[in-house]
Amino acid sequence: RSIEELSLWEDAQRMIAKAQREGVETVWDRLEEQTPHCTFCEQGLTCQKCVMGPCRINPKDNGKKQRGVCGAGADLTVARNFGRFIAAGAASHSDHGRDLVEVLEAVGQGKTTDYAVRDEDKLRRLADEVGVEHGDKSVQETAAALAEVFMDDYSFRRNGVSFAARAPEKRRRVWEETGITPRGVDRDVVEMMHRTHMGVDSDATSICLHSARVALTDGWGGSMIATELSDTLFGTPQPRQSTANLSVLKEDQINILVHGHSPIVSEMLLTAVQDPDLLQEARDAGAAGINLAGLCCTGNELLMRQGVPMAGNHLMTELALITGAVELMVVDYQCIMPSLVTIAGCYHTQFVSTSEKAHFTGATHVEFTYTNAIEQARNVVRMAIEAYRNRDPQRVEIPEGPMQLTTGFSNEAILEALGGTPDPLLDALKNGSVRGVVGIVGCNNPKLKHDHCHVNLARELIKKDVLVLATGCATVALGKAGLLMPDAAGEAGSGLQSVCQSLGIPPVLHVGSCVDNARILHLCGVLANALGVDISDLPVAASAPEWYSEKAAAIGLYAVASGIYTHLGLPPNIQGSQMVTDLALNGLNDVVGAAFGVSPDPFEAADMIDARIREKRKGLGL
Ligand code: BF8
Repeated sequence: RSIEELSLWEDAQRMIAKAQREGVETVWDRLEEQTPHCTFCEQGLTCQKCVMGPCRINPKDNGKKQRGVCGAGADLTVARNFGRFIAAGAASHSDHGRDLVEVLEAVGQGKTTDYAVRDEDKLRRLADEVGVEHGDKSVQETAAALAEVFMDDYSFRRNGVSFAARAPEKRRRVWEETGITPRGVDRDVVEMMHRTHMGVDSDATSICLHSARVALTDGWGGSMIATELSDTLFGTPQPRQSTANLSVLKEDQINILVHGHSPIVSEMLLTAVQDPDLLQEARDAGAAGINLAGLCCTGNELLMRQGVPMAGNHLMTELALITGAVELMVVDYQCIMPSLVTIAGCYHTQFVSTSEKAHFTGATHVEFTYTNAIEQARNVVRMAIEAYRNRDPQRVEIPEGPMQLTTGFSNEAILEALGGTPDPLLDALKNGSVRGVVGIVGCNNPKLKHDHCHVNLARELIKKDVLVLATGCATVALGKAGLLMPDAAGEAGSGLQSVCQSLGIPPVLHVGSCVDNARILHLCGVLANALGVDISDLPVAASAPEWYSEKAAAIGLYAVASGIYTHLGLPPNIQGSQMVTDLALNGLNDVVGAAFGVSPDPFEAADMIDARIREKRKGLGL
């Protein structure tokens, strides 16, 4: 493929060309080397779960190799693999959520002074919601008690994770009748590992249903806890302006990039770069200042709450280093390509890992805990100042022209923009000026032209008067396309345009990082309850047009299991089983009232989503 076919963006194309000139290997080079991929693996037909194997199942091979050594056929093999794929995604979001619970507990027990409760109102609202009595408790005591409730959500709860109560009663009944009510977060993930051990759950449908349950513990459990506690500890997002693309890097400043997912680390970096002593040290080193910018989801966390500029999404992470202008990249966990350490080594860039859970060979490890976080953040900033002295100005190339964007649309902010109740949004849905609401979420995947599907799908949907909510790496794409600015309402259909103009909001609202897809679930629950219907009755949908990760698959599945039709740009590795594929594309409709649709073409995807919205509007008599 030519460089123009790899990415939609000029900043990306320029850096890919620079990488080629400088002999730096990127994700696209490695994809080419790996292509064609193993067909058995692509179809989910390999099994490596025991040493009687590994086995490859060939369902078409005239009776030969139709079963693994244990006797598992194609359906069971695909279901087991998919179950573990979902479990890994749910575990990742939820283990991130656990870190927030532990910090909240530390705040509550007075074990940290680096963190505090910044949104005391939200703390009390959450306490009310989950039944923590706080009338005579201090903020600290309330934090400790709340942390304890969420710790229970991770373990032995038998009657549903706390926030499942946010789902409409009709939805909870569907889960109950199907046997997929999310219980303890850890319990359901561990149970998936157990069920998929050889000789346990040996029915493909049964494993698929448990996959849905595991995904639900992510969406209504681990992810929702991560979102709500991040707001409690660091502030609930409010609309604000910022900028995106590689031009947020500054030639005359010390550039530090935060990459990964947890605001526990990135918020500390933000505090440290504002330290006057460190700023003076930076100036002494010859820099005009210290510039912090974000990548991927921890970038989204800082963008939503603090307006910190966003350098790029998943496929921009390598390219950001190739500018030659980054002194230091600091990471926590998830979606951090190990190749970044190698690329950092091609420049003067320091690569710093911070999480005990995520070491990177070749990186400098500076471990952050809730007792040392601010001090460690300062140490990291000093490393960046030191690295600046080694920058080679000859190798610096920063694309120009940052895009303006609006961010910060938490549900609280959306309700505030609507005047305190969801009624104006419901009225707009009823009168058809907003025909539906769609979440565009997820990643980049080098198999697809970078950000092409995100941008074109969003453009098509807003033209059809569909309000778009963006999270994760999709956000950066839509921000770079100018769709997160109020004046993008001009690209929307006349109904959506008038709603956006009267409220002064963009037609695409940035609602956060990937764990913040929980905000979308919560909003769907609020809308369904207000209308007295199930989520599956709403004219809503989701799309992960360029997804790559296990986490994105878990998101897609919890959306479907919550009743939200979900489009995927690429199928998961399940096509080796007709049964599992049929269940995903159709059968789930009968079980949970929603299913998946797959197409790499954003225009076709827009039509598929539009058909669902039409059907649901009709069902509601609209
Ligand atoms: O959790 S969108 S590439 S950064 S997995 Fe990763 Fe995908 Fe980006 Fe965030 Ni989400």
